[in-house]
Amino acid sequence: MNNLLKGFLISFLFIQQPILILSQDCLQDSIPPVIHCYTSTASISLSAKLTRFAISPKDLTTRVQDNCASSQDIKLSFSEDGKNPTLVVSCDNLGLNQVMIYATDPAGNQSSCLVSFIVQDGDFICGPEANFELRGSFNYKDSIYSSPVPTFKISLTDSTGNSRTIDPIEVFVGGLEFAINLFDGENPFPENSTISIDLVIDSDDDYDYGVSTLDVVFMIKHILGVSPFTKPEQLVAADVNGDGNITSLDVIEVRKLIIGLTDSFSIGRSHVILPNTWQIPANQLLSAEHRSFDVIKLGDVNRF
Ligand SMILES: [Ca+2]
Ligand SMILES: [Ca+2]
Ligand SMILES: [Ca+2]
Repeated sequence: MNNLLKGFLISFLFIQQPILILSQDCLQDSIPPVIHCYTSTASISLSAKLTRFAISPKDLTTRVQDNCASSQDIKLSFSEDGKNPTLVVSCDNLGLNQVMIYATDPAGNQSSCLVSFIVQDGDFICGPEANFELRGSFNYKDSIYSSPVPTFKISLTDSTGNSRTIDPIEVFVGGLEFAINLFDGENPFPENSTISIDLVIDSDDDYDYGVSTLDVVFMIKHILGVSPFTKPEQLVAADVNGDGNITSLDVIEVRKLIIGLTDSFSIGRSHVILPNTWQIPANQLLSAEHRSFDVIKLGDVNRF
């Protein structure tokens, strides 16, 4: 055998050997495919032009591979039996969806992954029954109230001027839960507008709740720099006229309230809600969206 032929045979064996081993494994393949679903939550927006459409598992997976089969030969399905290669998305699927995606190789080995996606009603095509509801909760900072909690109304105004007042759905000592159906049977908001909602607790009766001479002392010490406030809640609670600063004007208002010369603060509310706006692009409204807000009682600075 000449050297050229030897070299050819050696390189032939080197190249062929791994393939031979691989194909022997694949005669009795027992290893399932590897499937990776998207880990982030994808958004799918329905529109007037696309009221329903089919998504495939490929739309929701990043990678599928197998030890033997090429990716085209791996069967992807939304069901274990492989019979649902597509999923039709429509108004019935609004909100958060979670589905399993199954990958099956030609030998029948199977693996799966769970994927989440959100279906949105981009053009408000789903009608009144879409029932877009905002849910939120107010948490009283540092338990302002002991039971029973005063009655609150919550007023929400959007940027188009629509305003409504709602009752909380559940009141508890630490806060209250509320829910509002924004659409109320018909979508009042212009397409793709940004809705800005102000939340105001309307409770006239309890301006003086938790307010005493001790709070005045705390405020004066802060203003003089003797003992400045250390907590952001104190800075909010002390600004009873709502001008963004804590000055002698705030002290005067609290004093007047304590001795009964006035029964309210000039800011016009007894509480501050943080954050006090809720920016919601109309095309991203989700059913049962939940936000949490902090309620700070004005004038009660020594609580914190
Ligand atoms: Ca396999
Ligand atoms: Ca002020
Ligand atoms: Ca107090």
